[in-house]
Order: sequence, then C-alpha cells, then structure tokens
Amino acid sequence: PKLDLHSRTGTNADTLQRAILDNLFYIQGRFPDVATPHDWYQAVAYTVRDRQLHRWVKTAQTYKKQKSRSVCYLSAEFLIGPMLGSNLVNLGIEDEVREALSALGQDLDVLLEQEPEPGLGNGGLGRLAACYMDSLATLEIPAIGYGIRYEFGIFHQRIENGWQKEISDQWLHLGNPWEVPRPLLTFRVNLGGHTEHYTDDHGNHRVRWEPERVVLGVAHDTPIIGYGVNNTNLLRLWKAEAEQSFDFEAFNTGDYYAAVEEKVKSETISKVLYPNDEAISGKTLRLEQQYFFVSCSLRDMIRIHLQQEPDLSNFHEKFAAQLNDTHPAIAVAELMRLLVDEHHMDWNPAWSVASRTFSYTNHTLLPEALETWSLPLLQQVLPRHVEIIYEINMRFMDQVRVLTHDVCGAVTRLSIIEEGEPKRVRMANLACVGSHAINGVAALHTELLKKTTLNDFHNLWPEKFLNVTNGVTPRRFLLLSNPKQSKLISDRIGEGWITDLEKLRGLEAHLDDAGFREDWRRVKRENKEALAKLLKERTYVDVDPQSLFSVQAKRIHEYKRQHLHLLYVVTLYNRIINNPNLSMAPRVHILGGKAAPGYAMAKLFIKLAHAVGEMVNRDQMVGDRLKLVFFPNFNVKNAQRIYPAADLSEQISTAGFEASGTGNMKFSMNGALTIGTLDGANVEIREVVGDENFFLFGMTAEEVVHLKTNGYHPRHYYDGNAELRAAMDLIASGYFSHGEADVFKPLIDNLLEHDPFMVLADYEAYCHAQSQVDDLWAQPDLWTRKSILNVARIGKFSSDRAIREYCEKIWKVQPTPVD
Ligand code: DL6
Repeated sequence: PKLDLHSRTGTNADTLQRAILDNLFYIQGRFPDVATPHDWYQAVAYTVRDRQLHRWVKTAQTYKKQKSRSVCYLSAEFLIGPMLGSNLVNLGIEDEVREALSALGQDLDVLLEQEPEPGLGNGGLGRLAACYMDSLATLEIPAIGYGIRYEFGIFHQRIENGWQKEISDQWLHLGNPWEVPRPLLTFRVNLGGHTEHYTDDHGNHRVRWEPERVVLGVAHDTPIIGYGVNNTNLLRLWKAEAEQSFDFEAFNTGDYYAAVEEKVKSETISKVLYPNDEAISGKTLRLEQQYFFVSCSLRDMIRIHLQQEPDLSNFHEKFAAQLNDTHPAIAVAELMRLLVDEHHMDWNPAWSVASRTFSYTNHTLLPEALETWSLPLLQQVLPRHVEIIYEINMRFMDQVRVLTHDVCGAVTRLSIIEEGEPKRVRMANLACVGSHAINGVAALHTELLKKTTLNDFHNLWPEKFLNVTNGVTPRRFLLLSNPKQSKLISDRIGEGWITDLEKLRGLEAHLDDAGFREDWRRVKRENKEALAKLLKERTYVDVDPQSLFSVQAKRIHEYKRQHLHLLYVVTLYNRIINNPNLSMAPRVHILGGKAAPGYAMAKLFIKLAHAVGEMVNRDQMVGDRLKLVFFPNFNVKNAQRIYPAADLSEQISTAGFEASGTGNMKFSMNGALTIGTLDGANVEIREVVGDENFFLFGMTAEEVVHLKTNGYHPRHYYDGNAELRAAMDLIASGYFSHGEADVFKPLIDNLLEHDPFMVLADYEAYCHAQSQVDDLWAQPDLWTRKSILNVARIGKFSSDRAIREYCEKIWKVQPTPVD
C-alpha cells in the first residue's frame, strides 16, 4: 500500500525495496537466494542511478530551454572515489535505502564495501576535479566534466617486505553500474600522418589533415548529483575504440593477429592512467591520451552548441572551458583547428573565440614538473597542431616584441617554442597565451607564480592573473566520512553548514560547554577506535586509541618530506632507548601514500617507514609510547576512514613547493590540529584557524630561496645537532635493515650531500614544534577546544566557496536551478 505507484523513481523505503528487487532480477538476472553482496550492491547502485537519471533528464531539459552558459572542466584526471555513499547522501535517501535493505535482509554498510574505487587520478589535482564536480552540481551550475575513462586507474599499492609493489587496478572488472555508455555518441580522432594545403573553389586557403590512423572516442556518462538539489550534471569520459574492430583483408588472408592489432592499438589510448603526479615526457601514448580526450570534448561542445545556434561565433558565450593544469592545453590548438579548418572561420575571430573560452589553472611551481613536448614527437602525432602552434606563436611573438622590447630576453622565455635540440613545445606557455584567465591554487602559490614560474606572463598581462584557493567538498569529507562528528555539529547548529560551511562558526558559541567538549572527545575517540581496528586488520599492528594519532597521508614525494617525519620518529625512538623511563605523550605515527612506480627515492621512503615501524613496534622497551604504521593503498575510500581519526595533521613540505594541498583542509575539517610549514594553503588555514591553534615551524619560502642562493650545506646541520646525527647514523648503520647498511644509503647520502628540500635545515624547528604538540596533548581539554576551533573556522575551504569564486571571477556563469 505504501508503494509509490506513480513514480518508478520514488524514494520511500517500500518503493526503493521494490526497485532494488526489480533491478536485481531484470538487470542482473539474479534473485535473493543466490545474490552475492556484490549483486546486491549493484542492484542498489542501479536503483540510485535511476533516481539520478530521472533528475538528469530534467536537468538537461532545463539547461537546454534556458540556454544556460556551461562550465566544461577539462581534466585528465577525476579521482571521484566510490559513488554509492556520496550519491545517497546527496540524494538524501540513505535512511530509506537502509530501511529497504534491512527488509531484504541486507546491511548497507556491507554493500558499501563492495564498491571498487574508480581511481581515475593520481592525487590532489584529480581529487580537486572531483570535489569541484560535486560543488558545481550543488550550486546548480550547468557543468560537464570531460576526461578519460581509463580501463585501469591508479595502481593498487601492495607492500611486500616493506617495498611498494604495484598491482593493476581492474575497477571495471565486475561492471560499472554508475555509467551510461553512449555508443552512438562518438568522434573520430585523427592521429599522425601529414597535412595538405590547398585552395578551395572560392579561392580560400584550406588545410586538410590526412591522418595515419583514426581512433574512435565513445562517450561514457556518469551523472553527478548535487546535494539537496535536483541539478544533476554530467561527467563525460571518453573510451578509445577501434574504428573497425577487424581489418577484414588481413583476416581473410589468414593473418588473424594483424587483423586485431589495430583494435588493440586504438584501445590502448584509454587503457591506463599514468601513475605520475609530475609531468611525463617523451611518452607518445600520453600525448595521444591528452589529444584524444580534448578533441572529443571540444567536438562534443561544438555539437551541443550547434544544436541551438547557427554558427560558432558565440561559442565562448555558451561555454567556459577550464584547463586543469596543462594536460588538456593542446585544446587551445585543437579548438583553433576545429574553428578554422573544419568550420572555416577566419583566424582572428577564431582566436577571439578560443581565448575567451579557455582559462588555465596551474598546480605546480616546480619547473621540472611543467610539461613540454618535443617538437618531433608532436609533429609525428599531431602534424596540423604543430603548424597551428607555430602560427599562434608567431602572432604572439610579434605582440611580445612590441610590448616588452625584449627586455632581458623576455621574448625567448615567453615563446611557446623552447629552442634546443630538439626544440620543445611549452604547454604552460600555450595555455597562458590561449587563456583569458590564469590562476594559482592558493594565495602563496599564486604570488610565487607571478614572481617566478610565470613571471614573464604576469609582467605582460597582470590582469589575467588571479588566485582561487582550493577547497574540498564537505559532503564527502565530513558528512559522509565522519557521520558522528557531523551529527554532533548538526545537533548544535543545525544542518545549514552542509551547503554553507561558514556556518560552522556557530560552533564557537558552544566552546565553553563542557558537555559539548566531552562529546567532541568521545567522537574522536570512537573514530580512532575504528581506525585502530582497521590498522590491525590491514597491518597487524596494535595501536592504542588513547595515543595521539599523528598522520601524514598523501603522495610520497621528497618535497612533501615524509623523511623529515621519519627522522622525528627515529629521534623519539632514540630518546626512549637512551632513557627507558622517559615520560612522553604516547604517539601513533601513521603514514600513507603511493609513490610513482619509477620514483626510487619515494619508494625508499616507504621501505624506511616499514623498516623503522618493524623495529619500533615490537620493541618491548618502547611499549605503547610509540608506534609507526604505514597504511597501505591510500585512496579515497581509505582516506575517508583516516581523516576522522587524526589528532595531528602533518603538512610539512618545504615552503614554496606545495602548490596548495587539500589533505590539510580535510584533516582540519575533521578536527585535527596541523603541524606545518608556511606552504601552500597552510598559510591561509593558519590565518583562519588562528596562530594559536596551529603548530608552525620551519623556514619561509623566502628563507628557503635565500639559503639556497647563499649556499646550503646540509652537513652543517648534521654536525650541529646531536639528535639529528644520532637518528641519521642509526638509519645508516643498518639497524633498521637487518644490518644491511646499504639499503638506506642513497637516502642518507642524498640528505648529507644535497638535501634539495632542506630537511636538515628544518629538523630542529620541527622537533621543537612537536614538543609543543606534546605539551598541548597533556592538556586534553585545551586540545579539544583547539580542535573545535579548527572545525569552526575551516568554512573557507569548502569547494563551494572555490567554485563560487571561479564562477564570479573567471567563468561568469550563473546558477540554473532545476525544479
Ligand atoms: O590543486 C590541487 C593539488 C594541490 O593541492 C597540490 O598542492 C598539488 O601538488 C597538486 N598537483 C598535482 C599534480 N598532478 N598531477 N598529475 O596533483 O594539485
């Protein structure tokens, strides 16, 4: 009787129950007696997706009718994480689904565990794109995320004997209930070959690209629903397929392998995500990936535009396209090719359209991380684009010569083409030239961009530069991942914070309520108990949830300085060995993160973490005073269980190297205090939470540069600090590596001889800040107050705020609510 017969997509528990069973039968051909937890998970996922599709159709109709300007977020990575939990939260039907499932004898929490993680990104940049998709939908902004449907996402990290082993990620193996394949929405993408210039019947100069091969891009759509709204945007990912699966001629002549070769070669393009979070050079496949998704996306945008408009002269009024770093920067040349070669626009109006369409976000200052492609490689894969890039550059250089008078060689540095053998194409320069706005991802980062990496561009076009500090979605990283803290907050200040994170400020009024602080402590303890249980399951290490949990979870990189953290753990160990009765704050140090497979030093950090952990954790003398655990396979799913349990967030990169960081925001949002340098968004986090609620240490970005310029001698710090020396000597002695002193020699030698990220220079200040942490830990009630204040003041770091800024300052788009 309670069935909602009018709506196939109703959301009361009875309708949901019926829908789950229907999907189990009619989509999967299973029935309850034989259904596995994974079958049930899929049935629920299809049920949720139906409700999203319902809203999605309404959304598409609304956007079309209102001719809304749309954001197109072009990104080679979307680290979206598991979808079921967040979709339930955003649709607001978690309780109803739970009820429906329990009537069917199923437990939602068990089913949530069944979902494989779509690991379509490496880390910060990809996760940021996913947070932004959530906020765009929640803010009712018409948007499409365009990217690649990698068959294999970021590898799974397995630990063998302390070393990272990469296991391929077969996330699509059992099917993906969230996506809707669109086999008819395809584009043919040219690769290789040559160009032919000719004059058409009207005397116009035209160019034809005769490709060496053609690959099909097939759209796969994932609906992204906003929180508490009907707006459901699209994440459109492209899968590469062969144009024809078989070369029949080869097949008929008996050469079966040759016949399937083309298919395999074509599909390779979307086969695997490159597991590097820095630029990858010299890989033809990577360049093909970038071009492939950009070309499909732009042509899709053109297709949508021409459904409503007679021509492309106002394309930029319909779309704002954001280049998420330089990975999609070839879009500048591709849009010019499409407009000029295929749609026969003149160069100047085409350039005006293109440069008003694009804007570019930079995510790194490291010069070595800036993407460049060798000209011969580009020529081989994209011959027409090389011509177009030359044309863009020639016109740009003419402009530059006039504007700069080539003071101090600015022309050479601004050129899109880097001279050398071979010549290279600088993708950041192409992105800057082709965009009307350029932004960094934290205030400090943007300032440094203007002063250093993109200084010449800033001198040329100061008005193009602006900052949009990153943000993270509070739906996934607080409401979903920390239900207990969320409830505690909502019980006090209502639920408004979920879509207006500044409302968390209301918590400050409860700071003096001892009962509230007690509840706050209880929630943190329960979250730590849950993590302790998980750590035991995954690593077999017992940790005491009463200890201080100090966590560093992020990609492994020298600039992020996991080795500084480890040196401190070894220092604590030495202190205990030297003074067995030492009274200290009991600590559990937790590290997690993946290393790029070819990054030997980063992999050595992982080995060191395990080696030290192995000795420390089993040393009876140490007992519960100190533990070191490496949490394997850090990904979105695991992150959601780690953030809520952290007391201390380790954000210890060398100042001037971390563009922003977003983990720092997630930890703080979950009540952790930060120990950190003045780097990236740490600066702004400290500003809002208050200096007294943040453990600051280390050199500033300016001091780092100053020291480097004046000659940095790491040995000086080693010689001058007995504890540092003892920690390094212990590692170098082979104590942690079964007597094999060579294992960590590259790391120790590197620190003593080069130490490019000035670990030794910051060591003492770091240890000092850690002592301040201990002092505060000894005053639990004061710690709790500071933890509450961190949460209360973290509102700025919602991705909703960041997206609002992009909308106002760069994209000029307005919300289009869907009834
Ligand atoms: O802007 C998102 C994020 C920043 O918070 C980090 O500071 C920065 O390191 C990161 N960059 C990347 C580069 N990746 N790739 N591929 O993730 O971007």
